[in-house]
Amino acid sequence: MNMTFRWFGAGDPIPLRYIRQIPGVTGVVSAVYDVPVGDVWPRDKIDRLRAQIHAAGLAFEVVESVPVHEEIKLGGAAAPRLIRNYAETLRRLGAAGVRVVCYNFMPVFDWLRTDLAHSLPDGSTALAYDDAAVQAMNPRAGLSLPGWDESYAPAELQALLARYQEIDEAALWANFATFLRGILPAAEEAGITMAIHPDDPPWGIFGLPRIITGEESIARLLSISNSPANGLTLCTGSLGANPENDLVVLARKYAPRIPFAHLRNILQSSTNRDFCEAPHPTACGSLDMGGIVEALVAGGFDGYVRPDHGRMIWDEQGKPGYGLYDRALGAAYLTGLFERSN
Ligand SMILES: [Mn+2]
Repeated sequence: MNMTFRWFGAGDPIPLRYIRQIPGVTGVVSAVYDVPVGDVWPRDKIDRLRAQIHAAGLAFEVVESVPVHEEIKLGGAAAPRLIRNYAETLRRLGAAGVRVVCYNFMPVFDWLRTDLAHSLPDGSTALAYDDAAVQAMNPRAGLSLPGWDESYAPAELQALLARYQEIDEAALWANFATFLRGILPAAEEAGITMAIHPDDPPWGIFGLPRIITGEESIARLLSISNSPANGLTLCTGSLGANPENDLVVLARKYAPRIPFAHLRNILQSSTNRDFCEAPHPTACGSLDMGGIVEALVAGGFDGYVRPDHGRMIWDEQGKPGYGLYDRALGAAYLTGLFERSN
């Protein structure tokens, strides 16, 4: 197991030297952030990022994410060219020493929350999801969503959503298979394992299809190709938002196909789909974190791990979910769980 910590590049308020001081953490998970989605990542930008991370005494072996262009998900005319570009980025990352690439296949919206600073009884804040509030939103009539980066102009978003009306789950699966088959040879050649991130939350939103939601879809995505380069990011918080997903079972069963794990806890509502992110320990949320780590180890997991979103504690200001303190506590806790399980 390699314990890592997500770092958002030079613009991240958390210096690499702080990350190096977290016990057990040996590497960072990062990405080149200033290249338009769909373009090949320039070698000099990859090399600069790697050099910066190595200079801090940390490894750079996991990229999160290389984003998948919407035209690929839509199966548009530009998809073949964009898939070739993606494959070339993988070759360059492999040459730079990257071993795992985390990506997702969620249409338009990435992770979704309704509150980025939900107050907890202890005075900390965490990300939360209110299902009724999401159901009441209509992105076709404009959207104000916390964390939504407004990467699309309103007219552009409407045009994109209109095109997705033609894409049901079956079509999205077909486009996903085309993408995967298009990039896996390059990933294999580059020594990279692809690790798809499950949809967050793991159900359809705004009428858009979402396909990586639970055991059935994990089995299906892995069956598209038996290549060892076709893997899963086990994000316990994402899959765990649906109480029907038994993370201990999934961890045990799919451990050999999990090159990367996002380990975090959430507090599920007992009555609906609402959830709130929780501190990492088992006692603080709904997920059996100790059991998940034991199951991973028993299943032969030998991949990269990172603590996932943390709360904001000790008056820290910063990127919601990605402060230093609570994630550092999470990393130390997870390191302890692995120590006990090995
Ligand atoms: Mn995650």
